[in-house]
Amino acid sequence: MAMRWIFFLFAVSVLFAVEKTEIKGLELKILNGAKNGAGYVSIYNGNSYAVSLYKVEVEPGVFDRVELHDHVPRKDENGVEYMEMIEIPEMEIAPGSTLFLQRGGKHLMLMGINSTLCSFKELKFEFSFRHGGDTFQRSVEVNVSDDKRCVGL
Ligand SMILES: [Cu+2]
Repeated sequence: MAMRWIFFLFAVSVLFAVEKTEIKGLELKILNGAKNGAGYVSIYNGNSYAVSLYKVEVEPGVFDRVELHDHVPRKDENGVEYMEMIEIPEMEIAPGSTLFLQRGGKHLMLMGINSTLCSFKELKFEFSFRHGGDTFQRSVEVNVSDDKRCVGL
């Protein structure tokens, strides 16, 4: 009986976090002939605690995997500054703030674009977040049939 009660509390807290985490304006940048693409989106954390995005999965599996990327400033041997793209394990979103994944900053990297991409009308992106020991998911759908790469196929 005690176990059941604990599970119930946990489930409520997870639902709460899902409702207060909003994913808006997911946009895919998939260039014709390119091996990898990028995903841009904004994620609002309306909770009173920080949450971290740690995984993104796509159904159907038209990408080998989705990585979380950031750009960091570097200097070459001549002292010239440039930006390097690196994979990061997670992206933290402070309470009440919005994380913007955008060109030149943090972004989703769509690794290994499969040629079956254009045979699907919609892709479902599932975002996995954690806060403390809890995890929760939030899904959004994106239409690919009118993507530039797919038009005319
Ligand atoms: Cu990247």
